[in-house]
Amino acid sequence: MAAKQPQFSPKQVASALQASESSVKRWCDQGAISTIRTVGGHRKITLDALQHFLRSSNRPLIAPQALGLSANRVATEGMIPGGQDHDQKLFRTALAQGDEDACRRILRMRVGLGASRSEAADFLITDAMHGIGEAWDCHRVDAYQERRGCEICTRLLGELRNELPPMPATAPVALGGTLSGDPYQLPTTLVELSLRESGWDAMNLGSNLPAESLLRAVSDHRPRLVWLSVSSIEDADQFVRQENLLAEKIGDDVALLIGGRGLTDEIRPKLRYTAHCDSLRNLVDFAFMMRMQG
Ligand code: B12
Repeated sequence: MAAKQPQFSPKQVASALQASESSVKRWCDQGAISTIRTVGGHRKITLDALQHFLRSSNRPLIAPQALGLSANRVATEGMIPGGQDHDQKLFRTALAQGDEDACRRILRMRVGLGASRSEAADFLITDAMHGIGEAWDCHRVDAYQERRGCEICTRLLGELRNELPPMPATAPVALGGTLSGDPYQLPTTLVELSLRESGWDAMNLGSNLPAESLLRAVSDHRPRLVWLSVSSIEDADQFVRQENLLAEKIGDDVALLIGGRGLTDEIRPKLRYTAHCDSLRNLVDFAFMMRMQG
């Protein structure tokens, strides 16, 4: 049997939204908040109806305690925007609530049903982190939920990576990360997982790396492919200088692949690279072609 939904009076909802009770009653009567009536004729608002209203009106819930619920519960149940797939919804809610075991179960189930590890991770983690970012932007989740989500995803990606068989000594080497000023860790970790699953001995060097250090890694490990994940650019001129230096020094026989949401149409023409990939799928196809060419 389905659990009974919590129900609230217009007065409680008004306090939680910090709006007047008469406004809430008006929204109920206009149909903006779907309402049920008690036998005595009083308006009652379910948690589902309230969440639907918050999403459609883009209003924040300023005082969830007025509903007698934890901010966590109200903020996460159905409040993280994203893909319509059932697993995506479950995963992002669990992630926002910090339920690591549930996240692991959903991820494992998709892998068990035949998705590659990186596809399953991209499908669930990217969707969830984008949703948490949007919810954070609208004050529907707190910064700690975003940080905790990141930590959980990093651990899950580490587990997926560790399950892969060891790379044969003949596997081509790839390495990459993010340049100075870019703190984003998950995209570059996902790139590493995708490449390892595609038969590359891929090494994620992490985030915030000076170009000189990346170049030292190139000279130490002799990769055939270097990737740059670009989510955030602190200082555009400095970034372009660092990227150009990298492109110049890695050598003509090393492919430089770039990707990430920080690569705007304005910045891209100033960069030097072999290919710009707009998705992990795109990267895997390119990396496959490179391996085929020997
Ligand atoms: C986690 C997070 C952070 C964390 C990151 C922690 C960490 N250790 O990684 C921290 C706390 C550092 C942070 C800080 C900030 N953040 Co932030 N953050 C996020 C969040 C929620 C998730 C990022 C993430 O991991 N996404 C998951 C990855 C997997 O998705 P992805 O980046 O899209 O990557 C995919 C593709 O781009 C591609 N890809 C990426 N790289 C590459 C490389 C190659 C080679 C290829 C092929 C593909 C590829 O593949 C990936 C998988 O599909 C995003 C929301 C979002 N939309 O992503 C906000 C978000 C990016 N942050 C935002 C903001 C505003 C900030 C801050 C300014 C907040 C503040 N006031 O301090 C700072 C700025 C920091 C900085 N220097 O840039 C905004 C940016 C808005 C904008 N217009 O740019 C966002 C969009 C949230 C929002 N909706 O407002 N953030």
